[in-house]
Amino acid sequence: MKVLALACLLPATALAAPTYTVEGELGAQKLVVQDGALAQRWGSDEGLIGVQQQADLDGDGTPDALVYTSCGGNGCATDYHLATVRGGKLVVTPIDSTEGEVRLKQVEGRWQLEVDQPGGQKVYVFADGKAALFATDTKRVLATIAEVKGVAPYTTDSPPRSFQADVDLDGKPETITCTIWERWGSLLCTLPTPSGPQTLSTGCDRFGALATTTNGRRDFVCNEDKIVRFDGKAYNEPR
Ligand SMILES: [Ca+2]
Ligand SMILES: [Ca+2]
Repeated sequence: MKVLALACLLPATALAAPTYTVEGELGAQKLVVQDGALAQRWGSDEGLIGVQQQADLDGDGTPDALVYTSCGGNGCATDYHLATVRGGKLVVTPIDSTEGEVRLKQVEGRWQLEVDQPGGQKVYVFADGKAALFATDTKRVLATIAEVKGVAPYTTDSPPRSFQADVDLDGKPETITCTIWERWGSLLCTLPTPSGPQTLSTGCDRFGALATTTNGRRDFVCNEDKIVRFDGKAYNEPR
């Protein structure tokens, strides 16, 4: 029992507890890590440096810090780094860069970092003084074989946009033409059907041909993942 009690006490007494602070003026700031009597500094060329959070992120018993650097102005991304002390030496490694939000949170006792990006969210976990990408949660975007995109600048003067795909699967491509419907800011696309051209008000700003087919005709996609299928007579609304 005595040995066990001693073993439990050891980490607290044997391991130093580095603290992470920032010193200096904007443009010349340094991260300062005070580890016992030893102070180590790390600086970037960027204008701003800060400690977002100090915690034992990798669970090895000593405090680490999530550090950010930024040019300090509007529209510049913030770079995130993991600062840790390994073998008495300060080690700072880059994690990710984003203009979006970044959150540290604990899940089942382990720290993870959520990074919001324009295309979705990334999740990092920490181990051995490093951050590792754990998951990406990006929006589902169906891949097309050909597509048209974009309704800006929302004018009827914009020329029609067209692309080619073999709609009836006879081995020869047909041309699908989309015009911009100014009132709704969406694409108005004309698809060939057995009974003649069908004009579909798509409500989309991306329209393209998929590799898949339904009832003997090509499938199409609207925006990221809404599918337009042929029901045997006509194409349905995007859904
Ligand atoms: Ca740690
Ligand atoms: Ca064809």
